[in-house]
Amino acid sequence: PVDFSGTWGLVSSENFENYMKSLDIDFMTRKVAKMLTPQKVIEQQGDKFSIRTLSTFRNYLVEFKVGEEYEEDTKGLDNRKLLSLVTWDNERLVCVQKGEKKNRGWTHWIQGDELHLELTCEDQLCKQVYQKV
Ligand code: RET
Repeated sequence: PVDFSGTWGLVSSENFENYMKSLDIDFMTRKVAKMLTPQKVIEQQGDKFSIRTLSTFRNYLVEFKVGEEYEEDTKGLDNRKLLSLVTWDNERLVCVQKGEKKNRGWTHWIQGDELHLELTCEDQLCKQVYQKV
């Protein structure tokens, strides 16, 4: 079974700016956010996860259990309320974020020693890769 636990640092990011635009994130936040190299601190116990996105500018925390819908408050990002559900797709963690934006969600998987993250919103796809720090 796959274990996502650890501290991961961003090594590459594609299309993050357009992803943020699709979320209506304001100009100033976008300009700062795209310069960051955030870390993901993931704690996994079976199907229970806490995923911290840490940066010098702002932090973001999600906690969930796979298969259980939860209310997500995207405070500090686009400040919306979502109904989110994470499920396993083989060894990938797939989150569907229901709310005002169509096609919103993310997928996490491990490939070699890398943690991959794809974020979608509307017609935008952002791809990020992290490595253990
Ligand atoms: C930062 C800095 C402030 C502005 C924005 C951010 C984006 C955070 C994102 C977090 C995604 C978290 C996920 C967690 C679960 O796995 C870096 C906090 C916009 C997009 C997918």
